Amino acid sequence: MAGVVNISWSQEVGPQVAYPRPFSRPPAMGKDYDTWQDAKGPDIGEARPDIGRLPSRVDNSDRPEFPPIYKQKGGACGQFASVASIFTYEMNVLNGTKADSDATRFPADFSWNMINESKNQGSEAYHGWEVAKQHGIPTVKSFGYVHGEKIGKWPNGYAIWREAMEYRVAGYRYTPAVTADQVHEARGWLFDRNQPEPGKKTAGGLLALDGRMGSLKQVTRTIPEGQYLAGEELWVRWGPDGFGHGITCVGYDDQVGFDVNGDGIITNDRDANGDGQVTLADWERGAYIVVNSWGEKWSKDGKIYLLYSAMVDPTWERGNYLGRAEVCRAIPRATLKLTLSCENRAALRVSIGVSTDPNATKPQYEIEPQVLNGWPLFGKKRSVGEVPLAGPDDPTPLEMGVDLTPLWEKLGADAQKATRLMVRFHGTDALKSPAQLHACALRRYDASGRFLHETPFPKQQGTFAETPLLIDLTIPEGG
Ligand SMILES: [Ca+2]
Ligand SMILES: [Ca+2]
Repeated sequence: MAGVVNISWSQEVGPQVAYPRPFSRPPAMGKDYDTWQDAKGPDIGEARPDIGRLPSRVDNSDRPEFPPIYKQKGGACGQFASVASIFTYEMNVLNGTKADSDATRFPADFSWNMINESKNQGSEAYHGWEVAKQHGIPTVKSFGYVHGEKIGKWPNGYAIWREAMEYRVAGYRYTPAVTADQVHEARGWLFDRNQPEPGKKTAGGLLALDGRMGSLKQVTRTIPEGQYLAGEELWVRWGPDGFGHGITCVGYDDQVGFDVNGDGIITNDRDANGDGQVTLADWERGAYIVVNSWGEKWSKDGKIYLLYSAMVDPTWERGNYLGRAEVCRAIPRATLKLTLSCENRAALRVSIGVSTDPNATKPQYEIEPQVLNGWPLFGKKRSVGEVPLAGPDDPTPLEMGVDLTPLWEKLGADAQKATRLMVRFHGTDALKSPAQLHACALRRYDASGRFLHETPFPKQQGTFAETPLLIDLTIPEGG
């Protein structure tokens, strides 16, 4: 089995970042948006550690940080891969915990219901990672479930929204995996994140895949008797047709293979596809290990092998790329706790500002939280849905929270001065009946996240539509 994969970096196109449209980052952020800018880990291609260190097999789904293999309904696959699986795993690795209870697992539906227009439709991995960057993700314990309640439902209760703010994504990356060097980089990420430390065992990372699932029978093979991993199933390429599907790459196996071209031997050094050159596309040995959110009984154990070469598919561009995320913890220092009812949450517009001038009519600094502005980040097609704030057919006032820490960071040293906090609520012309603010308060936390105090706004009730509702709160010096 020696020489199964090349064991040195070659001169071909190596590890690189890529932003193929439209599935790898929000267009609203512009072409200069670096999705990794707030991450701490080395960027793709910065390090090229010795490939010889890589074992022939890694399966991170065996690790205690990996959650159960889920069974999705409907179009939530993108969030099962990016949040319920990858975010959960990464957060447990970061925290040194196990994904063995609802307190250490994260749901598919919190992020899904931020961006699915309250419809049963698919989503991208980056949607979930951006929700985690912008707001955060609550645990299953506080959210209440992984998946499956009413589509478009938002959680009611400040504590859920507040908890979410602690669990964030720092950055995410998409990379192609269509050359041997790119496969090596991906293997390194799966093994030790390409950050080997002498004498230390670093947990590997996971990768998001976007497969095509039509006519799967045509591309699924069972490894014959007498061969390595006989009886296991393997995809030799993406489905020739059909829809995209978010799945999770949990590891790799360099030994597993299949005689794709039927010449009687399994090779990586012959022109197996007959295009006149030997490239990654010809490899018949070496595969990713993929977890599919179609239940733990699908393909025997919920997992399948995917040949490295399967991802070199000019007919399915999405299938050429791998996504990864770096997670982080955050301690909110200031939040807005509010209870609102609104018949069309897509029409809601809320801006929150601060000024150290007690007589100011305009804020010095202002934020417009995505969640209270219809998630403009994702554009019109990826909205929160033209439904009541709490969810479809649910006019109940929703108690929620938004993180004001970015505002306090903008104030910097001025945060110790007396400050006016100004909130402006209004609706676009799509709001057909006035929305109502029922309660609004500022909550403060110390640097360790301990709750300090809650200060209600003097005026915390009112209605608004196209005519805005303005409320403000004076925070005394040192407050
Ligand atoms: Ca062959
Ligand atoms: Ca070839």
